[in-house]
Amino acid sequence: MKTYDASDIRNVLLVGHGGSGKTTLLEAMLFTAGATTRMGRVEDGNTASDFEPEEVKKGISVSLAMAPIEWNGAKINVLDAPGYADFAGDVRSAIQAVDAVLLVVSAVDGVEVQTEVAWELAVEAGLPRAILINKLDRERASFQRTLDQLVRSFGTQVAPLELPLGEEHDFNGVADLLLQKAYRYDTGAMATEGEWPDDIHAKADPYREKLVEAVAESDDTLIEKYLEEGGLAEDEVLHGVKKGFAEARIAPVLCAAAGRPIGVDRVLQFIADEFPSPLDRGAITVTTKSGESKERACDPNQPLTAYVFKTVSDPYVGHITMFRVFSGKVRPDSPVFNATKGTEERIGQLFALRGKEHESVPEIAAGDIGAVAKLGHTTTGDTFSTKDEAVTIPPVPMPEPLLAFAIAPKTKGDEDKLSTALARLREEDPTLRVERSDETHETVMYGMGEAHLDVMMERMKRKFGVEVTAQPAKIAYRETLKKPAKALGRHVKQSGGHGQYAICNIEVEPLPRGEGFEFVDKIFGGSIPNQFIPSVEKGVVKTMQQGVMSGNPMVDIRCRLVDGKFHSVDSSDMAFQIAGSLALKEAAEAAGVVLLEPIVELEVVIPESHTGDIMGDLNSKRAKIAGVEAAGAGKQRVKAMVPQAEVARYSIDLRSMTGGRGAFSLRFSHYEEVPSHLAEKIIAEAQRAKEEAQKK
Ligand SMILES: Nc1nc2c(ncn2[C@@H]2O[C@H](COP(=O)(O)OP(=O)(O)O)[C@@H](O)[C@H]2O)c(=O)[nH]1
Ligand SMILES: [Mg+2]
Repeated sequence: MKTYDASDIRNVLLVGHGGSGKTTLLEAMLFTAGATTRMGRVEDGNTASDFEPEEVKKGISVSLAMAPIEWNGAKINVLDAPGYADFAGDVRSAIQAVDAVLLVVSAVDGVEVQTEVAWELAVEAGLPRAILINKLDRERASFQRTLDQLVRSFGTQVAPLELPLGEEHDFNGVADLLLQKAYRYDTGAMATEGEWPDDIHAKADPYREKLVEAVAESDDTLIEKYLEEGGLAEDEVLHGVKKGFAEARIAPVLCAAAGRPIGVDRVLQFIADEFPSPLDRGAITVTTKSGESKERACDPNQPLTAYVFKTVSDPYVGHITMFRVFSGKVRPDSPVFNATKGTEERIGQLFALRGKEHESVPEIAAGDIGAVAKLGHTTTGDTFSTKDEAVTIPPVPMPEPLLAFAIAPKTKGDEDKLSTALARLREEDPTLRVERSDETHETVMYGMGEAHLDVMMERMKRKFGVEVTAQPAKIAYRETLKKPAKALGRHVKQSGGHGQYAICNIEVEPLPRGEGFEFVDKIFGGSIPNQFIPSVEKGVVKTMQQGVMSGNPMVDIRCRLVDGKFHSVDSSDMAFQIAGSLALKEAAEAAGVVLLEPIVELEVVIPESHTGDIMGDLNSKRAKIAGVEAAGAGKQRVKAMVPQAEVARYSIDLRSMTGGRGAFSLRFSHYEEVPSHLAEKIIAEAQRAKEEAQKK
């Protein structure tokens, strides 16, 4: 592949709900551009971008893929992002690597949850967005209905440039609303240009009106003229679309059936003609070592700035690192500085990626996207720069993984393999979180949903040879005291060898939620020597960490050390630790212990029609509803406080209640007392587990 100037490069991210046809579109683009001789099909597992065994098996994209497409003098780097919420991390990081997005919407299913999520991400990133209404050849496809939904969801900036000619089985081309020409696909992927059909004028008028309106509203001077004269001139519309799109104030809409392919050549041409080049994108803001902000322009002669938007680890090839160069260039056999990690990396062979295929390239310069293998330290989200002028691109905030599975290797002795596998998977996927819980003694893997965790476990097996078992992670309960109490801790052993002597009197009381632990030294007159006071505290803390009833730590208490006794020879640090530890156990016995559970703030966004079901379900989950409000586009947002134990599997519950049309987030809020009938069960369960463990 030849080297392209930045002005001839287009970096485009395909986004949209899962199943809208993004992977098929990329396949159709490759075919239309002559890069492949036949189109693969998602169903057959032979597309360029869904090549991972996990993708072929599930029939959906689970990982970002890319391919460069050469089209009429332009190099279009197309990134195909997975559309399922579980894999949204890839979308967020890929958005950083491109200069515009193409939102693919199915003409059968219309605007879906991830359509809106992707749109909002692009808006946040300030990127121009175009829309492709796809699958117009499908039964029950409707351009009109889909366009109406788009306007309702995203406003009047949605501007149709094309109309479908025929629909469903009869879909065979598009009518260009600006040029007033017809494009038909009777002979293959390339259109034959023809005259507008006579009957189209009446049909096209309302859409042209929408287009003109969108253009007028995108520009203050045009809106005045539009209101005064009731219309705009042809070239004003044409120019307005270009300008409005470039400034992200107009979202042009095209039509296609990627699976056929119909309309895909025009999509490529539109990208080549109208999508911003890296030069149009302008300078990006970076942060220097000392924390200052600085601009880096898209210029190959400036110092290097490149952003790593994806890494894939492969047990055979090693890491593959995909990056976008914003300034300067990357060349083989020259070092780059990973400014995020503060280490130098040696660059070997550079290549362009087409799905899983590698094509060697001599260099990757400002504006372009490329890949390199076998880097030692680089992970997703890192910045490459020069060592002398180290700068970083601010990292993208990643969605919080919320479904927790406790995992363990199936084969004893595979613990090391498991931790290596987890570390590698974490490096390539920032939405995977792994925690070793000191409280529950589990290795907990947090993912975006069941499918995500499923894919992770399959990858562990395929790439690293570790099979694991997974079960819901334990909830981090806490204990606290019911009421104030006094207690005595006595550890006295003076027969035989070295004696032990420590006595302490404590007073304990519960503190308000979240106050933690307070230790107050009230010793007067040296009844316990100063050096042993911290020992008592240590002992108390040790008992707190282990809990006294359910194996969960105790929190929110104040402990006053009020009196005690010591022996000039037999007292020791250890003796006072034991006394302190015993004292708290005594005190807990006297005061009574309550169990606390984590409460999370839950926000659910669902189509209105599901609100009743969601509320009913939340009520059965001990939730306190905090509010219900409109969330745009026929959606409602329900906010509630819910015990974490009730929503540990909410990713799964919500999906089954809404058919995947719901989205939610949760955030830890505070601890609350567990109702006593539930607490009894949890305690009994904990004690049973403890006895089991002791038997082993
Ligand atoms: N009839 C028809 N089917 C399509 C079209 N585009 C995609 N599909 C099918 O829709 C399904 C989902 O497509 P896919 O490309 O995997 O969607 P993605 O999840 O957005 O990548 C697959 O079965 C495709 O074969 C189209 O234009 N027409
Ligand atoms: Mg896909």
